[in-house]
Amino acid sequence: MSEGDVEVEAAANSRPPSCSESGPAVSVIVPTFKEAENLPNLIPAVSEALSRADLPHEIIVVDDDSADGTGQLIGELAERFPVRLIVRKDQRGLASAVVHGFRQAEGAVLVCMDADGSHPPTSVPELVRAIVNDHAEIALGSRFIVGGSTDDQWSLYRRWNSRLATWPARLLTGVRDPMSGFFAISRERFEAAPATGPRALNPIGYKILLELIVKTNARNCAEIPIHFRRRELGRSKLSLGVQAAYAWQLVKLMVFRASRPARVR
Ligand SMILES: Nc1nc2c(ncn2[C@@H]2O[C@H](COP(=O)(O)OP(=O)(O)OP(=O)(O)O)[C@@H](O)[C@H]2O)c(=O)[nH]1
Ligand SMILES: [Mg+2]
Repeated sequence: MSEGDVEVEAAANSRPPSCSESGPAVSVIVPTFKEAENLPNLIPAVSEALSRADLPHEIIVVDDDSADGTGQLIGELAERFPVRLIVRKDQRGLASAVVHGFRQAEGAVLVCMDADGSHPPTSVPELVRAIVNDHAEIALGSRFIVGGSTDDQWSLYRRWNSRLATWPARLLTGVRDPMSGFFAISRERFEAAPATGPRALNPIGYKILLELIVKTNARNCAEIPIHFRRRELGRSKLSLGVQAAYAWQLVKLMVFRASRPARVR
């Protein structure tokens, strides 16, 4: 953990309920900013889905110091579920929060998902199986393959905005839903990304999956169809600034790819 981080441990002296003797198999990272309304639904649903699939796990909430009672809530949830909270006091941003959580995780498979209920907790074991059993390099919850869908209530603006933003990223990655915020990667693969130099992750903005696919040169990505629900509680943080950061990230990744064409294995 870096200076300025505060960690709320699950159960101070005991191993959380879903960790085996050898530690969790799966670490689910949930980046949050002002999501206290959503966490009481999300944490039990994720933990129960993984327990049903017999997968020892931990859930790490990486919160950017939301003044909304997130800390107290996680303290309460930690009595029943293997969840811990990392509070970042001096940094903001979704992608960097996910990378921060991945670095603290103990599981062999790392999963990233939003807190707002958009991503189905029941699909988490499927993402994990795609990594462990099918040896996918990255597995992602996809709205845009057969069987995938989004809520019909999305406004026309939001739908076109998403389509236009997705198109160049598809060209870069070869996957149908490179903007997904719901994915799994092995810890080994994540840790193989160098800390410095052109292949290092640059977690600006929102789209850490896109960064991971391009920078780790992932070719074997499994897309699992999901239904993406519109958030019902709390507010979206998708601002114009975030969209500008995405445009900048795309330019940088295109330059990176042009200077280092994807290796053919
Ligand atoms: N730690 C951290 N988490 C963030 C930050 N911004 C967004 N998040 C979290 O990232 C997840 C996705 O953010 P959303 O605001 O739902 O973005 P979105 O899904 O693109 O937009 P909507 O569809 O409108 O909800 C949520 O769990 C947020 O709480 C941030 O700056 N720091
Ligand atoms: Mg959302």
